[in-house]
Amino acid sequence: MTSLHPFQTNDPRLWPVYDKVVACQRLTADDALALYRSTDILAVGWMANQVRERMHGDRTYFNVNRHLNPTNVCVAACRLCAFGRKKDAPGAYTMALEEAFEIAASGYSEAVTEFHIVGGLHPDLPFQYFLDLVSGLKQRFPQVHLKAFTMVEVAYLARRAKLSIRETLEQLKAAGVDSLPGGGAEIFADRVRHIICDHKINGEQWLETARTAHEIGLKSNATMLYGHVENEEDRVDHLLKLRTLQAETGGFQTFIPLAFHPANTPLEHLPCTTGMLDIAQIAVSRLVLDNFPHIKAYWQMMTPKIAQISLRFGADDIDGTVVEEKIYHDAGATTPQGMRRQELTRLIREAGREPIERDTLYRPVVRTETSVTVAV
Ligand code: V47
Repeated sequence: MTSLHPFQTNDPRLWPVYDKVVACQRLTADDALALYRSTDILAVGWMANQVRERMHGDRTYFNVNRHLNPTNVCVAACRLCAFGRKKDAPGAYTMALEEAFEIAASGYSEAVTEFHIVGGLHPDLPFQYFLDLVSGLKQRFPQVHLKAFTMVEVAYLARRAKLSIRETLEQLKAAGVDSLPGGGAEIFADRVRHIICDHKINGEQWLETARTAHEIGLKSNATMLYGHVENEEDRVDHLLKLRTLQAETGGFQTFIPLAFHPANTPLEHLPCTTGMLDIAQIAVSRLVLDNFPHIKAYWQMMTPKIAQISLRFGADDIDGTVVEEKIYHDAGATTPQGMRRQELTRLIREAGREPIERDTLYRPVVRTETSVTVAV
């Protein structure tokens, strides 16, 4: 096809988007829809890669982390989830504090720099359990960053402890929480939330909790669960709400699009996402979320192969070694439950990128035979 536009794509809807991308202008909701609706994945990816390289060059971040899920007991019964259990259901577990500390120590051989701690909404565990968990981990592993509790857990703890969100976050911070993960955001649109996670806080409450965390100096991540019953407008709405809050607080570090895994959930009849959508979602996220420093291709969710390819389609982060991922594996993920540092760096190098080990706040980590330090 011949055209007068310099951007080599046979999808003319992308021309105005290209013009904005090269001029570093903000994309609109219509631009985002045009990106989602295009099948020219190479053109969409090319633009996302331009932005990614403008921001980070070849630098590609990973960290050495361990997941810790203190309980899978959850009152919420979300249709999206295969992890949560009712209190007396088979497979329900709640770790005693000592057990949680032992498990944390068992992943310590590679000198982890982060514990990623999330769990169910347990109806009986007191707020003090969570404060003791955090302060106990901090005492035992003072150099490890504690990225703990989604906005949904924070809001639930606040309700049970009869505290405001701010007081709850302040107490968690004082106990040792260093930042918050991005989970629980799902899709902000009420219509979708009613279907996939009816009992969770709504989108506005999620955003308000994130705002409060940022206001008291806690950074956080943000996620979006896609590939279930949402449509493209819902995804665009979600991204724009995050971009608006980020413009206000600057407290988000990274955005992680999460592909829905239907196995063992009440939505098991839905198909899995395809590679095209996974890659497009990374690229659209990079282009729309111009004020988010990082876009993470979470390899546990995407598979290491798709996550690696994403590094040339807008992603600059591949998450971490993880160790013992449970949420996706309960939902049928067949990826390994953890990956060694060397394997992660090989994936990054073979994508033509430069691996940078980071801590949770994206400061480079320097390792020698005997020590691990953060370059500030
Ligand atoms: O909020 C639950 C999702 C999230 C399923 O902040 C599911 O660095 C797919 O947020 N299929 C938790 N997804 C995981 C999460 C996360 C992961 C990695 C890094 C970070 C970070 C955060 O997992 C939940 C929900 O959106 N989830 N069940 C499922 N069946």
